[in-house]
Amino acid sequence: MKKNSARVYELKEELRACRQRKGMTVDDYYNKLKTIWEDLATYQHKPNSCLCGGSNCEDVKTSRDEERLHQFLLGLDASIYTNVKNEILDMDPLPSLEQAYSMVAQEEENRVSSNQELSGELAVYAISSVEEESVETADTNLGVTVKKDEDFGQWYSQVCRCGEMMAYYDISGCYILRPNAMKIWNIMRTYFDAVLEKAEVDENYFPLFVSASVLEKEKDHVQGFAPEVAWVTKAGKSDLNVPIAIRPTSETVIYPYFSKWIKSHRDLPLKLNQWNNVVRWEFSKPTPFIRSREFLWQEGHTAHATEEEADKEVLEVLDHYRHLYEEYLAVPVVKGMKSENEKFAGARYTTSVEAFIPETGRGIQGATSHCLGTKFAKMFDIKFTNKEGKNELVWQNSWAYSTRTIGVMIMTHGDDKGLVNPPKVAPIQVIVIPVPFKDADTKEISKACCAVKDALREAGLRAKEDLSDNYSPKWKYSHWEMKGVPLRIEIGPRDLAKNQVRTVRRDNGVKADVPRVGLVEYVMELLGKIQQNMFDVAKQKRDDACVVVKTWDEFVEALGQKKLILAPWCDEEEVEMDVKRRTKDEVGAAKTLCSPFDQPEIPEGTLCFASGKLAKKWTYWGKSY
Ligand code: 86X
Repeated sequence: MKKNSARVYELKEELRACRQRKGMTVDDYYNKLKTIWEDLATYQHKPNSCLCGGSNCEDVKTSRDEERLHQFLLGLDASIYTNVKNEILDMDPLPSLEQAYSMVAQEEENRVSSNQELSGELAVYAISSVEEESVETADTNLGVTVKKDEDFGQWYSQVCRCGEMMAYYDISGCYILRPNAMKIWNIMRTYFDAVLEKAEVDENYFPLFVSASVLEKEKDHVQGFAPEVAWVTKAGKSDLNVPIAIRPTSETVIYPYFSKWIKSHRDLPLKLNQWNNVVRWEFSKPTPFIRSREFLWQEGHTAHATEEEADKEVLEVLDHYRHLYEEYLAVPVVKGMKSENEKFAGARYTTSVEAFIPETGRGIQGATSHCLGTKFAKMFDIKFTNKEGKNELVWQNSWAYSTRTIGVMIMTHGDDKGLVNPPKVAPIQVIVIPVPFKDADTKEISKACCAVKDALREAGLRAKEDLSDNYSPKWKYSHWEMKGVPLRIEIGPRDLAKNQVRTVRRDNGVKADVPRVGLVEYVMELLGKIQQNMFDVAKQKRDDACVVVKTWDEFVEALGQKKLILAPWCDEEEVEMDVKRRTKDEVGAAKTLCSPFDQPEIPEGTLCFASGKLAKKWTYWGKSY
């Protein structure tokens, strides 16, 4: 309830701030308002200002509709829509919100068609932005206008949308994953499928729906999460006899079948993985990729005969996650152990890879690998007869990474021009752009571009050319920069004459003239260097943001400076809770991120920064997503 009220307040704040900003289409503005209204309605009690108490009551409904209509008109760009606004307000009776919206949208359309009569590139841009972006939310047709270190949240949203990674949807906390995001996701999936194949993990698929009785089989672990579970209660107009839950994770779905399928030591290990979606109706502020109500992931569930075998797998999987982040996404992560407070309640212990976003000073859990011990085996009666003919409980693990990986990558590498994709996962690795000059031989230049692109693709690279003649080269440069393409190749008349091309790196802007002979090998090597440089730069930034603290005062100061904090800790649950409480009001609640497996030495007699007791280990602390 308390959580709800905080969210309602947040939504009201959003509502108050919601207006049509520069460059935002009427459609985008209208949809944004609608999303907030709908979201509010799901949290708020039915109006009780009249005796019938129902939202069907005509008076309540009419006054709410009028309020919404006014809000919509109030937030419109006054420099454009004042006339149509007055026209609407003069109508008697007032039109419905939908009618008012169509009137304003009509006005916008009229303006756009008159814009098309403008000449030159501006007009071309106006047409294209209407054709391509009319369903896009907010001001994406202006490109990235907010700087990363000025308003990180706005910047992130713009980069995601301008890079065509995602689009907003009319249900809060749900996002459309556009082809660029899905391409990255599928490249990561291909890598991980090969890992699974090698580890002899089999793919399977369990249903999306969970019966209430199955979901609640393991009360302890479900209890804390219960408010996040989404339920199906109707089919068409009729209520279901028993509501059906949508999986928030699949332990309780899968483990009853482990119990059926595992009988003898010959059935072990049982190693299963599934790629799926899960739904968690979160109440904290949603962020594309980072925290969404539906997301994609792989969830691995395994059962082993021995503790050692299970322990070993936990760390192997964790290292695959590290590899994915560092070698594919060029994002440095720390491997470590979660505290008792932060571990998955159903686990014996939880390991994770943790990333850090220097601009916001927040840590973010990148992926987790849990050792479940025999907890679930007891609960679900998963036993096997060992070689001696005796019954034993199995040792289980579960592990996952999600589409959050993409958000971490965008936050880490993106800059004021937009996305910066690491070559290994970039949907387009090289964009080839002709640079015709005055009366140069345009045809020959285009031909050279295609030849270069073909050669690159022949070598297995993801290359494209942009020959469209209604955009200037400069426009194309920023367009493909915004999309994060790691390498640009320009070919102009001079290059043609010299049988060379110009390369421009997205990561650092460095340009080079490169002979056509041997170009493919050069580009492959260069992409490797870009990949490495992106990791090195990100790691340097992360390391620069990290401080070692020994005392409470140093801790609070570092937290205020958005640092990633490494501190000696007594490893006691109450102390971590206390740190959370004590930091909550000042700088935002800090918690443990993980205790790194790679532990610096801890000199004898070192004290815990928070409790003054003897320190047991070094632990990373910070605010987190
Ligand atoms: C925790 C644990 C675990 C398999 C993983 O982290 C890896 C893959 N699952 C997930 N978790 C929940 O168990 C959970 C349960 C319910 Cl009912 C819920 F609504 C939300 C949850 N969120 C996380």
